[in-house]
Amino acid sequence: MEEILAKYRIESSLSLADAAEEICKEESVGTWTELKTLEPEIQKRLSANVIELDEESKTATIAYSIDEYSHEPGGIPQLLSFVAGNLFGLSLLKHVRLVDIELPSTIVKLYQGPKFGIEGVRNLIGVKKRPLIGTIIKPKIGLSPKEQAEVFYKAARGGIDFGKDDENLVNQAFCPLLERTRQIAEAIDKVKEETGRKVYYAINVTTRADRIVEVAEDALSNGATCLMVDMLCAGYAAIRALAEDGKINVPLHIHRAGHAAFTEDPHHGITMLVLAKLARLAGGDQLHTGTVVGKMKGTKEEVIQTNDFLKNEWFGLKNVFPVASGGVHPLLIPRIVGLLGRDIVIQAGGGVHGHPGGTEAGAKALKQALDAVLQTIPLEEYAEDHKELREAVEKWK
Ligand code: CAP
Ligand code: MG
Repeated sequence: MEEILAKYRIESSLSLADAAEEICKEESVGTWTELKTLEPEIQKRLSANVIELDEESKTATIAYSIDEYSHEPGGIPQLLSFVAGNLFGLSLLKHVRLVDIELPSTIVKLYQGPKFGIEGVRNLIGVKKRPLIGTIIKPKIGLSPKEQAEVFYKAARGGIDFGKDDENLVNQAFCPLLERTRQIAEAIDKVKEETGRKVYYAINVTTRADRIVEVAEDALSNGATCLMVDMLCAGYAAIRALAEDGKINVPLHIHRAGHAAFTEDPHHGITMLVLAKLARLAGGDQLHTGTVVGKMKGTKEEVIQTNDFLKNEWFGLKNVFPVASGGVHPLLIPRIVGLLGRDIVIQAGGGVHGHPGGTEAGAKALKQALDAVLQTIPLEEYAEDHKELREAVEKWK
C-alpha cells in the first residue's frame, strides 16, 4: 500500500513509542480519549501508524494512508493539516520537529510542479551553464515605479541577469504594481535593444487568495517576465494556483520570508527541506534556500541538502533553481559557487546598490567577481584591472 511518510524528531517525557502514538492519534482518526464513535473499520483503514523508531536520534517515522489524504481536491493545505497540524501544540510533547516527508509517486503526480525548472529558466535568458546573478531592488520599499525601473535598468546594464521586488513590496500606493510592471518591461526591452541581452524581473504578486491569479494575469498583460510569491505569507495553494493556470507562462520566483519561524529551532518546527518539497510540488521555479555565508542563518548541511533535493529527479517533476540571497556581495561569490555549485541564482541587494560607485558599478563588480570565479582567477588579482571589483573589495573586505 502506498503511504505518505513523515519523519519527526520528538522530545517528550513519554517514551518515543508512546509519543509517536499520540501523533498518530491526533493526526488521523483519534483524539485524547477513546471514542464511542470510532468503528474498528475506520480505525483500520485510516489510522496513521508508526513504522520506525530510532531511539538514538529520537525520531519516529509515521505512515499516513493515502486514503486519509484524499487524492484531491485538498492539495497541500490538506496534506499539512495531517503531517504538520495539531501535533506541534500537544502538551504531552515538549518539542516536535518535522524533519522530512516522503510522498508516493501517486501523490506527486497529482501536481504539475514547476513549468520551467532550471533548464527552462536558462533557455528563457540564454545562459546555459554559469550561475545566474540577480539583484533585489533597494531600498526595499519607497521608490516610485519609474525609479524602481531606473535602478533595475542600471543593474541590468551593469551585467545582472535577473531583478526582483523585495518581499514587502507588493501593490502599495507609492509604487502601484501594474505601473511598476510596465516600467520594468520597458527597461527590459531597452536593455535588449542596447545590449542584445535578455534579462528578466520578478514582480511580487503576493496578495489575498481570491485575487492572486487575477493580479498575476494583469501583471502578465502588462509585460511581466517572472512572478514572485512570498510562499509562507500567501500559502502554497497560492503558488499552485499560479503554476497550474494555463495562462501563466512565466517562471515563479518563490521567496520564503517567515520561514525561520518554522525552520530555525533545531528542536521544533519544520525543516527547510520539507518546505522546499512543498514549494516544488506547488510549482515554484526558483526558491530562496540560503547562502551559508551571507546575513541569514542556515547551515551548510541544511542548504546543500535542500538544494540537492531541488536539483535532483523527483517522480518526473521539473527541478527548481535554488536562490542564494541575503547579505551577498561580490567578495562572497567564490565561496558561494564553491559551496553551492553552478546551478544557482545568486542575488545581491545591498551588495549591488551599496557599492561606492552606485548600482551600475555594483552590478559590474558582481559580474566581475563571477567572471573571476569562472576563470579560476583569485578575486584580488582580477580586481587589479577591474575598477568596480576593486572598489567592492575595498568596501567589503
Ligand atoms: C536580500 C533580501 C532577501 C533575503 C531573504 C533581504 O537583500 O532581499 O529578502 O535574501 O533571505 O531583504 O534581506 P540583501 P533568504 O542582498 O540586501 O541582503 O534568501 O535566506 O530567505
Ligand atoms: Mg528581501
